[in-house]
Amino acid sequence: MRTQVAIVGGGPSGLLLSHLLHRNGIDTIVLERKTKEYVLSRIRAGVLETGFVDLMREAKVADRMDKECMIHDGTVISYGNSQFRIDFKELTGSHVVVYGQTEVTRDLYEARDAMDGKIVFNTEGVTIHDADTVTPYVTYNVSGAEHRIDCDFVAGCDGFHGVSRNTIPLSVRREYEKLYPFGWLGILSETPPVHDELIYSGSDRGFALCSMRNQNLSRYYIQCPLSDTPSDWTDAAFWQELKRRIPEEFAEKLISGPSIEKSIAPLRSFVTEPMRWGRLFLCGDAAHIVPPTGAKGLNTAASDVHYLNNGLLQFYQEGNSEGIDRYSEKALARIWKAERFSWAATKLLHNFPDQNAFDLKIQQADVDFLSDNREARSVFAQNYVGLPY
Ligand code: FAS
Ligand code: PHB
Repeated sequence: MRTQVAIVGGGPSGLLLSHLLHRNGIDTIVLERKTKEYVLSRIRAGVLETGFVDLMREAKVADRMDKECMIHDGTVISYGNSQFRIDFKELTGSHVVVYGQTEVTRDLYEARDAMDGKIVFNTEGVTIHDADTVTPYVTYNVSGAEHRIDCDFVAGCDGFHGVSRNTIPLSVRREYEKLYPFGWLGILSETPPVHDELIYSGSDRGFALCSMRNQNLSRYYIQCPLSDTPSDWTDAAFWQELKRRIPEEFAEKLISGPSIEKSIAPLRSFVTEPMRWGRLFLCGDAAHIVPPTGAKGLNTAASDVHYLNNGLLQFYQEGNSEGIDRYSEKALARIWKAERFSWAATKLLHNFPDQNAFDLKIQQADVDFLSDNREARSVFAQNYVGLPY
């Protein structure tokens, strides 16, 4: 088989890149190791920057999102029993969109199907060959049958545990990592959200987040030890602990119910450089991970796709490789800012086991400064709604 761009990974970044390129006449094949149903069963991000939304509109995949999404002009931050609001609209003129990653991925699969996009599921043993030459190729097998795709470029959109990043020799690759000594226990429940905006809570018992997917589908998270497993937490224990970590006024009106999904995500900050090696380009979680506190995971994947799509269009339509030559530098510049914001937001509202009384006072002062100072709230808001591409 032959294609122009072989894409490893059928998650949101692989699908969005494939669709944007296809709409501009560039052929792609997407290789996904799981089934479509499995990919769609994962509950991940829920907050989209306007940059992501604009990219979905550019790809003509925004109709359902525009109809069903929730526009949030602000968010609530609480610490103990005190709380304040970050007014995105007043501080930046912009907003964020609440629309689940699952729905984004579903819309992208439907759009790919509508254009007969080539996606191969259940692929095993994907291997990228000769990426440091002008004739790379990818091999893989499906139910024991070996296959080969010759291509011009390979896009590694296969997430943190994929093969693409490890294709880049360690002599070329530099990795930066920070592991956090806790995770997020998240549940999804068919209950009305406790508030019409997200609530990010710090407390002496740890972090909590009240989020949502729609008017009758809520998503809640609490900080938990990494040694915990979802089965350690009954729904009743989860709701009780959540109520202890959010302001009383919200705890009193919180509507609980059975969880329809319960999972623990470890928190990690991670970046690999460079994001390009010869004809191989890394996108999304394959190259970088942020703790979800800043809601930047999916959104930085989108900005990668934006830069790579433009670079490849420039190459194929103008024979100009400036965009792909500067891809890694451009993408990393925006990623490191998202890493900084996500790390700062995590430090602001989580309890760290090694924190002493002085650290707790500094954390309180950090929250107070954010609450009292308009410029500080503006900086938070600019980062949260998304820095320009
Ligand atoms: P993805 O991981 O989504 O997709 C990669 C795809 O590649 C997968 O479908 C995988 O099956 C496939 N693949 C892997 N190896 C392969 C191989 N060898 N061959 C073929 N296919 C292969 N972000 C937030 O903003 N908020 C959140 O609450 C949040 N929660 C998260 C919870 C978890 C558990 C995780 C892991 C991430 C979370 N994120 C969150 C971040 C998340 O949204 C990611 O940033 C987003 O999924 C990145 O999209 P992709 O880069 O497409 O990677
Ligand atoms: C979510 O809704 O899943 C969500 C929202 C905001 C975050 C993280 C997760 O910061």
